[in-house]
Amino acid sequence: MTAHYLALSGGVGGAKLALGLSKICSQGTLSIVTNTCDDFTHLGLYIAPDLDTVMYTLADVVNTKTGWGRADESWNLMNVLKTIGGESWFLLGDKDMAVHIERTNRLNKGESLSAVTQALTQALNIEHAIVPMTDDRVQTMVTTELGEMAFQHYFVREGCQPKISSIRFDDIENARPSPAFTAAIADPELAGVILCPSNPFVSIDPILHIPGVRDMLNKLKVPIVAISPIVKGLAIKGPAAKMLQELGKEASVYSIARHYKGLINGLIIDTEDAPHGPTIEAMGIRVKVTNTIMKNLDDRKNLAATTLQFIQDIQHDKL
Ligand code: FO1
Repeated sequence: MTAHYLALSGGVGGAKLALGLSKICSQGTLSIVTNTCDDFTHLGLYIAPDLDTVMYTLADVVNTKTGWGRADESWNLMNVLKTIGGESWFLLGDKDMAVHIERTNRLNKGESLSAVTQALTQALNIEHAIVPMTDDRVQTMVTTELGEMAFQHYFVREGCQPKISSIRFDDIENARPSPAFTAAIADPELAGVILCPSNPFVSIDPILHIPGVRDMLNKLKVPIVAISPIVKGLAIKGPAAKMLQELGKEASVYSIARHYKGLINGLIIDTEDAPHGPTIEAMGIRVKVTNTIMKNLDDRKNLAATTLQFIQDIQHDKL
């Protein structure tokens, strides 16, 4: 039996670990299920930022400065759109636009998001399965001091500035996990589940909130491990720390452990947070301390290897 792994990911932070995993897992042994609650319709097009970030990262065409969008991008469309008074707060490069147009066109013809994603990843020669969490339309809505708004409006248009008081996932109660997601959980060769170092509230929670997903994960006999996206009270990327504070929680690895308690068997924390280890272990969660800041490909591969070893260690101790 070959060990298969299932990774749950959001955008930029998760994609870095997903890349590391993709480099050390052989073809066909890794499924990366990606959040689609950040998706939105913009300029009449269906935009799926987290799927595209993971896809571009694994295809090695991502803009490494931003972590999203494509490398060697041109901005002709955006520039012209601005001059004719179009909405230009969400930056869509010319190459990136081709993907949004093709995806929207296929969706409008009745293809599922799973089928479109499979076609796009195949065209980009990606060896591993990148899978949308659901084929149903769902959307993260953020309640802020300026009112409720869709995630990308909060994140990009408002630059995460307005104070938030709550988050909800619109229509999640009617969503079903995508067929490949269900199959990955039911895979008899599944050896472990990895919650990538993505924002727990807006990237991983939507995946866990799809009806039935948490129950299916809880029934698994294989380890579920998370990698903390918070190091020394700060988010490695994005607004996770600010969100934690505004939602009345402490920005620390301890909050991440509490958030995932009851689901995960292990939590990987950064060396800087080693002193929190015993408190987290006292909660019944195994802790692995290592470097979690992924600056280059070696860091990504090392963290991926440590994660898979941690899964094996937990499984071994369970037997
Ligand atoms: N993030 C920004 O901060 N500004 C942008 O203009 C922007 C455009 C964009 C276009 C396509 C895409 O796939 C991602 C894009 N992102 C942008 C990133 C995106 O908002 C975030 O990565 C995620 O939604 C958060 O996980």
